[in-house]
Amino acid sequence: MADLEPQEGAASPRCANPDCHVGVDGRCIEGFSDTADCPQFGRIPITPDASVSGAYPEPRNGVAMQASTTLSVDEADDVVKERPSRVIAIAGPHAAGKTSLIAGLYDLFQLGQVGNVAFAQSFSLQAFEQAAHDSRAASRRTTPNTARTERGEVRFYHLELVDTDSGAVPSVLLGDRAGEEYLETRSNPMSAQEFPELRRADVLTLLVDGQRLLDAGQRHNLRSEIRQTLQAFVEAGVVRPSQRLALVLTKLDVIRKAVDGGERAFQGFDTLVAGLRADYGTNFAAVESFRIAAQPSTDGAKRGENLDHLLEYWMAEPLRYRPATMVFEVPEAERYFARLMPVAKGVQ
Ligand SMILES: Nc1nc2c(ncn2[C@@H]2O[C@H](COP(=O)(O)OP(=O)(O)OP(=O)(O)O)[C@@H](O)[C@H]2O)c(=O)[nH]1
Ligand SMILES: [Mg+2]
Repeated sequence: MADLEPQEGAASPRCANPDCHVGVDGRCIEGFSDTADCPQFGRIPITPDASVSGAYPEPRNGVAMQASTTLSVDEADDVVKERPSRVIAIAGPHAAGKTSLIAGLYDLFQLGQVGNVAFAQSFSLQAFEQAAHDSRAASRRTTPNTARTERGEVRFYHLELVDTDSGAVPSVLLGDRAGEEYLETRSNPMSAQEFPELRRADVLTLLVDGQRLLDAGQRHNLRSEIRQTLQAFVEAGVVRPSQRLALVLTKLDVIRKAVDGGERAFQGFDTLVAGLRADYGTNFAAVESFRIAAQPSTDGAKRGENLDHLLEYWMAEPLRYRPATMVFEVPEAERYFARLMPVAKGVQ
């Protein structure tokens, strides 16, 4: 790490990110342990000029740029109709790390390709920036303090991504909503029918808060919350056999710091996954588990750990459009009419 002690007479080290105070507290908001690796460090901060009236010049000729924000359900549906897409529902209790996962993925794309996936474009850049800003700021604090996602309609973050192996360029729509709304389905399963992202999802991604799994007192409650939430989704009929299920353990960095190296938390997660696979596996086309650290707050932890594996799972070809294949055995016969078969019931 470069010498970060502010020195008398010398300008303190500075960062292009105005929210980063690395010169004061020695902590890089971008999460780099060595500031030499940080693309922002040492560059001139970009701050609005207060002497100019208004922070930025007024738009000329009334031309305004289109907001690059999250998409409503209707807007997301338009994307799905117009281009190849993957709809990802990210569900889980409050503070499980749903918004941080979205922000963490966006942050990884700032550094380059994620696994075999490259960034092409996004309709939600401002929204991603906002989410990433909030979670970067939270990850600098010792106690988590990310802005909670407000209750209300689901919002979709849009990414257009390139699978560099297959050449596919799908739109990926990441659905985010407040965790307590998902939890409420436990007492009222039918309320899950009001969550359009669940029915539309190609991958239902259910997050398990690693920090809570560390706590012996909370471990049991958390496992029942996850199980009951999934049960509610199944009862409400919002999952379908062509969907894939991802069970994701979050905050891997915190788990690893536990006195037992996280052994009990990992065991608790594996037991949960095995139970859910046994009870709900037939409701999905596939069930996979992942362990991630989307926005680690502990020193030296790898940012976005294992998000490449989760992204690869999200990017898989969705099963929803796959036509049913029917194999007809054509009888061998010399006369053409003898080859005709009765039409199978239900076949148009
Ligand atoms: N240590 C650590 N903290 C994390 C990680 N991911 C998220 N967090 C923290 O966990 C807290 C909750 O994260 P959020 O992303 O806001 O959780 P959420 O599921 O979106 O919560 P709601 O919007 O309330 O439903 C925040 O303070 C994050 O900084 C991680 O990988 N490691
Ligand atoms: Mg959130």
